[in-house]
Amino acid sequence: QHPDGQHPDGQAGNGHHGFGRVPRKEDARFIRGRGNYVDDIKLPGMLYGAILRSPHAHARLVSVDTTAAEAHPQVRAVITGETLTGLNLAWMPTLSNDVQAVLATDKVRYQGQEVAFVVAETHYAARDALELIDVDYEALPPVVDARKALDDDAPVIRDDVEGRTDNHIFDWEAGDAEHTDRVFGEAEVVVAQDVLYPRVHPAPLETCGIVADMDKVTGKLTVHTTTQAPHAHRTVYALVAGLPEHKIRVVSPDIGGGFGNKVGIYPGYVCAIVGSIVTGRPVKWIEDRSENLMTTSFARDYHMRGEIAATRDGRIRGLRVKVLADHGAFNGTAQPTKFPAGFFHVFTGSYDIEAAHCAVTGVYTNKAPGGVAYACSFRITEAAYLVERLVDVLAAELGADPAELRMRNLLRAEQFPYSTATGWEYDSGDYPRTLRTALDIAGYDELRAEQAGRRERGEGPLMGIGISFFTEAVGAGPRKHMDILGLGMADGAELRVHPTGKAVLRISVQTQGQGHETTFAQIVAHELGIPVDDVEVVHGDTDQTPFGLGTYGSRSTPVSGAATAVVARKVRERARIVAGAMLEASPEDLEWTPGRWAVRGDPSTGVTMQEIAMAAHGSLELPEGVEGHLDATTVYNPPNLTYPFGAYVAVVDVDPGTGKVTVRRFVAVDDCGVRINPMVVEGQVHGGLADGVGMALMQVMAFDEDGNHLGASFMDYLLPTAVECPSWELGETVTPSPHHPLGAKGVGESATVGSPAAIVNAVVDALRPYGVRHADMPLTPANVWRVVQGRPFRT
Ligand code: PCD
Repeated sequence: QHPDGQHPDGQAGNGHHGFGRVPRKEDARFIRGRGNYVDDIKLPGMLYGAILRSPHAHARLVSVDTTAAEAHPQVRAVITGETLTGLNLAWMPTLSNDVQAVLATDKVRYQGQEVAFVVAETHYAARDALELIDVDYEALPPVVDARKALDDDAPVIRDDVEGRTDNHIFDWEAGDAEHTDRVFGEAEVVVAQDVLYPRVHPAPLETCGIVADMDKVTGKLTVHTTTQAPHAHRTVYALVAGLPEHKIRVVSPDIGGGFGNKVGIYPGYVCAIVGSIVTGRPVKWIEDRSENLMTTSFARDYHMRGEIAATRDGRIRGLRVKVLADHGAFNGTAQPTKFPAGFFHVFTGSYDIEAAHCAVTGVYTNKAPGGVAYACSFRITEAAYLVERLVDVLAAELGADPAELRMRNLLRAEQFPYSTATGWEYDSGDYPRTLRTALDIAGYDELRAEQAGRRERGEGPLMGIGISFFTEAVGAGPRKHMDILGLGMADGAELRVHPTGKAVLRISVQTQGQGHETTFAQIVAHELGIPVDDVEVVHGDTDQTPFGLGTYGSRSTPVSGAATAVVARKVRERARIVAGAMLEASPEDLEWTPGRWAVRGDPSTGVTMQEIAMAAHGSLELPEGVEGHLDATTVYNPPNLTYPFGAYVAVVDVDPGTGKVTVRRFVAVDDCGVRINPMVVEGQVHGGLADGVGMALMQVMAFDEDGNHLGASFMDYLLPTAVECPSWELGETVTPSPHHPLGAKGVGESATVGSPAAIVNAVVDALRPYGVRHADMPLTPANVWRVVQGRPFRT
């Protein structure tokens, strides 16, 4: 076998026993069209829901007349804000301790906001009946630009809250302001830059949806829904509806991508549940593409101003950041409760910096709520992008090479564990080695020589080379520091080994395409020495799995993967006791080799996991106090986050005539500690890099001055395709996490976090001959042209 587990022919066999390039088990059904998504679910007697949405960004709701819709022969119920008020369900809690309207009662606060819900015999009848509802709106001036949200004359969006007179949500800061100011006061060089991370959307291929089924006889509510966090959803429903948790079952079937979009609870879900309660029949509601883009959780929308203090010879000493965060009409940001700006304060990035401070102000605007961690651990993408742009701005100011400047300031291996100026403890790393690996793969010196030659000869297209180095903080999180709505971020795992040695693992996290059915089985196989195919992974059903907070922020491997290793080790230890009884030896005298316990020094005596499993369920006399069977449970509370990192190099060509950017090459060297399945990891990195191309070059949720959404379809909101992506060149370094039982770190979001900065840095580098120092995303041909002309950028 190849060291990473791959068979010489590139195929892992069925008998594969642990880590390595095991083909994904779930693909057998996906590539045969046998996936089971929420819209595939059809229950007997099921009805269909549709939502009437506001055409206005800001308007008073004068009246809602549903008479004609109710008279439609196929309509079974029409639910309005008034109906919900009667049930005390017109407003629901958000993940950020705010409230959000389920159906509008007083005002609408963004275009696309939910106003009424129709339940009908067919999907088409429900949609038709929406047109029969007569709503009278009184338009109000909207707040579209976050920078004007705090103006004295700005209309107050949240007048539902008693005594509110402005659009201010929170002020939050991290780091030592005084120390930072002092470092800036003494600095030889200071550079400052305004940087926008525009509003983007996770845009999973499968939109959001639910089938709600309230059984009036048993009083049990079953919710089939496309959620990244089934247990968290169940508890929130329990709190909102006043039902006990055991009367609610949340089933998350196959998910066609999540990317943070499927963390929160949307008004449509509550409406479908109410629809089922009112009609006594199951109700399905599936959003269309425009509804998904216009109303479900957006990401980013951070207006940042960053400053670096440095010495003349390029030693970075301080970082100072101010952020204006546009949170939309309700504060629905998803992040651990104590951190209103998520993990933004990881903005010191990968550098050894003496002092740092950030201040973040959140404001309401007339846009959809959200602020989800779209492929990033709670605002780390914004932070990583900002610092990587600033380092390049500093390099330009000093006339330094951006690779050398980074090398000068990167954390060195001997500095770990490293405490940052804003309070993080990075677990492990060897950053210079990773950057060097990336530069070597890219052939950095030759690229710079090629660029110099082209510039000298005036030979187009304009070539740019961009570097980024990122550190992520994934695996939220230690219970003492992190909770969401009071729920601690630990994860349970249960492992049962059946008499024949086949195992069932039950976990709380929820795959959305990441391959957990394979990789989590690999962890058990690795720990017990049994074939990967002998381990079944059960997830996505709260009746079948232990409690835990779900999959986002690349937390599955760091938290639930650790839980899986721990629970498998517990089973292995029980197996040792059983083996001792089988071998009439003391368990302490036994020695483990993958798959068997044997008397130390006498491997021929060994018993296999399968034999032990049979004996554990059999008539073998077990020692006093030892229960039979071969099961274990655990709850894993991570001691720290894991800190994956990476070095990326992008090479772009910019057409000087059209401003079109082509990513010619992209080198990504990721370090996520020990890789459970290198092939899955590479797939994760490929996906994230494509995301990065999308954000850097084409994606933005734009609005006109009336608050009309200008990106409500894939005609306007562009997703990257294979055409825009180069053939990725990947490398790796492996620095195990010292506190994770497998040494693994999360990786799912790394590439999305690290790649936009590399591409933007490359484009700015290409445009340097025009005196360009910064350009905001997305770098569409039109924006590149504007930047070259020295004109303002436009979203
Ligand atoms: N891994 C391995 N090794 C290591 C790490 C990892 O192997 N070291 C693998 C695992 O096992 C899995 C994967 O890989 O399978 C991933 O992992 P992680 O990192 O742990 O992560 P998770 O938790 O699982 O996941 C999550 C992520 C996120 S977060 C996101 S966005 C995205 C990613 O994931 N999403 C998605 N990726 C993906 N893919 C797909 N296909 N789909 C999707 O949706 Mo957020 O926060 O939610 O925003």
